[in-house]
Amino acid sequence: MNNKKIATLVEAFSEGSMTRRDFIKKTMALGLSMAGAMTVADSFFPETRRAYAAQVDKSKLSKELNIYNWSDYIAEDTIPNFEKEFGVKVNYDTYEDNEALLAKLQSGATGYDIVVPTGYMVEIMLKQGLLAPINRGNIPNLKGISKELSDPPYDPGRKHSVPWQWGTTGFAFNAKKVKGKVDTWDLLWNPEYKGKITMLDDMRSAISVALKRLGYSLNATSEKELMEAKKLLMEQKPLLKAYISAPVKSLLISGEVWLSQLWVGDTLMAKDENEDIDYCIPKEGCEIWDDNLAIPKSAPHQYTAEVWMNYCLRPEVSAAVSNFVHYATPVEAAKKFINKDDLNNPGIYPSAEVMKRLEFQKDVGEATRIYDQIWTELKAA
Ligand code: N2P
Repeated sequence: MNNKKIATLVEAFSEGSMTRRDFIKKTMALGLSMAGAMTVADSFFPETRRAYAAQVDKSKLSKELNIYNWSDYIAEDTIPNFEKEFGVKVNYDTYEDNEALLAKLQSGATGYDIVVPTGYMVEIMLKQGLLAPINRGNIPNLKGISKELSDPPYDPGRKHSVPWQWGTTGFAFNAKKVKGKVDTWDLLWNPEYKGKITMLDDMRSAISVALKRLGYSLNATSEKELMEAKKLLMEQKPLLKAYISAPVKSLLISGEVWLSQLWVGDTLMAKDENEDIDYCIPKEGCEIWDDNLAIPKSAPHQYTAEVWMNYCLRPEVSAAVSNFVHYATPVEAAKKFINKDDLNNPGIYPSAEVMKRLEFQKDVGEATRIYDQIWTELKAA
């Protein structure tokens, strides 16, 4: 018997990167009896995985599942492992901001089974009747989500959404290029960095920075406050290289851009490739958000979508996503699988003190019209 090979299999299995069936098959091929392989599997099957393994009715699964998610927002093995375990082929498309997702769903049946709106966008989609209620009975892993996210104001009782990942929207900076103390949004208005600055290509997020700099809520609805924010953003526009979201990572990595309004995880993904990049939650405050898996009303494969939701809430699956994209997991039991650097990174899991400076976006209702107008003018300027 090859003990070394068995040890490698045990490691892969206990980390969650191998199914129980594969583990048993492969250890038997190495000489273990079926009973022996099953005993080893059971002793190494982490308690959490056993507790969270859902009972899936395979006869109800569809052949395919159509997912629409933000770009760079999943681990490499999340989809292949699901496809292998459930025999469902996943079709995967990406988008860059909530408003693009909304426009897509408003345009009618899209064929998507899973979409990933931010909290405030769940609220908007619910008001517009775009989301299907979920059968919570098919999603037992909901019991594992952290308390703070279990009953959000935008979806009371979590009847239409389950949490995916959460994070903050501060800015990325190149520590070799940006001088002095880095703790304020003011840097993104500094003419010294002209042409090296970017802002998110995202209406609400971009406008939120100006509002925070002015000391206002990022959910401002007053025309006066919003006009002041517009003025600030108009002043900033000539300093910008672009309004750009996830694709800015390659510009940060190459050193072409030094200061970018950006989400924490995308910043740290860029840092994986270029050590000089760091993340700042500015002293004026910024946005905190949670993104959610939801099922459009027109989804063709509701049951399979719920199986996907339940799978994503398994601690080891959620942790693998978080470890890959450097966002925070909403699953309490996943924390023990999160790598230490990320778990101790206050950019990803901010302290209670920093949390006080953070604000969630809400649906701004009628004022959306003013945001739209400002955004159109900024883009055209
Ligand atoms: C995707 C990050 C999306 C977070 N790379 C914004 N809600």
